[in-house]
Amino acid sequence: TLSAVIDNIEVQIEDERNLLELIKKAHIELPTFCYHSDISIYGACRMCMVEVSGRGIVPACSTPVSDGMVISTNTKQIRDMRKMIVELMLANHDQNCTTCPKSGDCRLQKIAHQMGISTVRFKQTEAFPQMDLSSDAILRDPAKCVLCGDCVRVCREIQSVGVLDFAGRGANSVVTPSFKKGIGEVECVNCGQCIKACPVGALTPKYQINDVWNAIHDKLKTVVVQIAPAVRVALGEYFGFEPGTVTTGQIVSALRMMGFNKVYDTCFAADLTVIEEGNEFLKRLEKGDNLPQFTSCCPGWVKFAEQYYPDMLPNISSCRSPQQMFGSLCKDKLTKEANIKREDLVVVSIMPCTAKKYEANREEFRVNGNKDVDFVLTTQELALMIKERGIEFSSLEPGSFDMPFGFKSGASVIFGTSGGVSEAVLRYAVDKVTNNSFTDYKQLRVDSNLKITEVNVGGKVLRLAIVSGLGNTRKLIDKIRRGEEYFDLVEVMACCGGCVNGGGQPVTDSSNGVKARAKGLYDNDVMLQVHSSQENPYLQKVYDADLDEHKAHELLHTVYKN
Ligand code: HC0
Ligand code: SF4
Ligand code: SF4
Repeated sequence: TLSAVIDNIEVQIEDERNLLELIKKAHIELPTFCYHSDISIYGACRMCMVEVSGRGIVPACSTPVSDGMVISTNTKQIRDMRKMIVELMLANHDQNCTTCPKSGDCRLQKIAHQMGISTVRFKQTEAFPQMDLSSDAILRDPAKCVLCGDCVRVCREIQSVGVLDFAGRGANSVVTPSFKKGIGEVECVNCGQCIKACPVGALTPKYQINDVWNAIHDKLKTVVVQIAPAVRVALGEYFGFEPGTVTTGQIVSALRMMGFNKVYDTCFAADLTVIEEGNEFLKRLEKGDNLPQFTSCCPGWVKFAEQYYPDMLPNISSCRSPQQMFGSLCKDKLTKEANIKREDLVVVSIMPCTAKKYEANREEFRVNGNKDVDFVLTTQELALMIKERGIEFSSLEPGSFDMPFGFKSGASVIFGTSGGVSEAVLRYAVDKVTNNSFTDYKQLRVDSNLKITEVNVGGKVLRLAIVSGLGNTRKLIDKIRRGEEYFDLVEVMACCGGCVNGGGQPVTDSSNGVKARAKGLYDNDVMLQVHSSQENPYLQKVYDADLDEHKAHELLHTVYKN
């Protein structure tokens, strides 16, 4: 067997890709800024330097493992170097830590603290660059950037969007969108995957916390809130729960204590989406038109398609996303019922997603300039608001949603994970065609960013693809375009794994956290009273009372104009 000696301890070599992974096996976590196991190795931050006998000092992340290596991870020389690197980073950093959204969750803060750095010896003389406020979804603060390039590589390699890059040299290096434009002025699709990679506060969701408090405190406004599927299995992570713990009831109670007038569930609208999108799919199958049908609920994907695959737009479902269906339905129904003006009803959503902020701002989703969804808070922002309000989240008694928009089927809950939308639509469509009793489609639950499967629907074999991550999506669509692949239905989520891994979720270093969130949603489905959208009794009531075909079309569908 092959082995190496790390700080005098012998460690077996298996399939470690680099020294950093081997060192981890010796129970030593080296500090890094630029290493992520799922993107390419950049080796820029130099924090993971170690000494290898006979070779000198090397970066562990980009050094392959070989038999017989003798490695020291903490000599005086290495420690001094590391400390110097952090001090130089701090000198180039605006150090407004108290007001930084990332405070408490920042790797620079943590490493500086761990290394006992209590003063910063160097001072930057030039003015720090300004914040980039150009995007609806993402706040870019280049004064906090440590030039690790993680966001550059995620955007390019995982999402194949590539709007961020290095510019300038040496001390003038910056990470910036092309031509030094604002991030809201380039082809960024707002997925927020760069936010999750950023170790510091240089990229964060654009917070709307103050707008929401102001609406709540405004006595003239009725403020209602919806929560997305993926939020309920992640928010708890901020309050000591394991990833995947379902805290729906506590979230409802917290939102009531914060002062929202009604607390509703985006899942109700996801059930609506299943019916609308399912019917649309069955119609297209019958006519053979615009197949494959692509799902439309991910605004990161929709913008990606508008930019790079405009020829595919007719294939995207005309259904609005659940967030937007919810908004338009609320503004229509609740204003009539309470006899209030549209402007006085404020709809807030809690989403795992930064792109939902952008979606809510789109022109398509306004009536006379008034938005269907007024404010979108990410899971991160909700956690901060709960903390600000002093609510002891972990000991809250679970509350229940307001009706009718608080009732949901299990099919709608699994929307939050890649494969969930397809499974939910199949539970409806197959039942409609064949009068089959409920089936779950476990083959759609495999842990993979591309799942291809065939399902027999009333004697007809349908081919489905479920893809997540925009780089994977690009590869798949290119194959469809070249005629190498044929599908009837394609589900696309911009974030790998789906919304459970959205750009507004708690940052977790391990992919196990994301898997646990997905499992939490599937387990939640089992716990609920009904499992197919067509069995949601409130849904039928809303259709009967408020949605004839014309109204359903007006409120629940759209055409993307780009
Ligand atoms: Fe999702 Fe959704 S499932 S996009 O991933 O479809 O954000 O959670 O809310 O709208 O329901 C996000 C999550 C949603 C929407 C739903 C869909
Ligand atoms: Fe790239 Fe997504 Fe970040 Fe925009 S939000 S810069 S598309 S990773
Ligand atoms: Fe948002 Fe979900 Fe799309 Fe990610 S996959 S951009 S979280 S809607």
